[in-house]
Amino acid sequence: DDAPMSVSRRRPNILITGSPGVGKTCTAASIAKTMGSDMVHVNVGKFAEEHKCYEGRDEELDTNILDEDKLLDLLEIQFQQLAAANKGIVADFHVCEIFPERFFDLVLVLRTKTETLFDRLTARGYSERKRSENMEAEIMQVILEEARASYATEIVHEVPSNTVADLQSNVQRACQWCDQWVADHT
Ligand code: DAT
Repeated sequence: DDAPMSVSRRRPNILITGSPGVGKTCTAASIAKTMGSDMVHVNVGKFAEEHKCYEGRDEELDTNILDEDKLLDLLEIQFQQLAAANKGIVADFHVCEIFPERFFDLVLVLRTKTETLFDRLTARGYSERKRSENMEAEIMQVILEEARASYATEIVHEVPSNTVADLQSNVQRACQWCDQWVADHT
């Protein structure tokens, strides 16, 4: 299961992860847009929704309970098809520890300051409870620690995502990294 998929891929796969509201979808979409048709954005939350990868609903937390097995089976097929078409993937998801390590060559963990995240989650219309659960997870750096526990240290990078300048800088760095990956693998 952990055989490196990268040997047969022509383009890299990136995971953009972090707590809800840190800017994953914005960042991933912008990287894919900048890279053109070489890289495809896969919004994993949306993918799970479209393919009904849910086991039920957690009413208290106002969230769907993920059917991880179904999601991973379907994603594996999707990723293989994209790799076969020589496309790289920029995936974004708030969970990072469920994927096989071989899926990704780079994992960016976006981080946002408490006050900024508060404003973003309020704007998103989260309930007080859901907002505070998510802010607490960000303060406790839950996703960063999960990423560090799930992937090789050298591929996990923690980056700030507070301002538009941060967003632009993260996108630029990721695109440069993609170009370098391609140069190193041809
Ligand atoms: P996520 O996918 O992590 O839940 P998002 O990409 O939907 O987050 O972004 C949430 C909101 O925050 C959205 O209105 C765009 C804004 N945003 C994201 N990243 C930002 C940044 N670095 N600077 C300013 N605003 C940002």
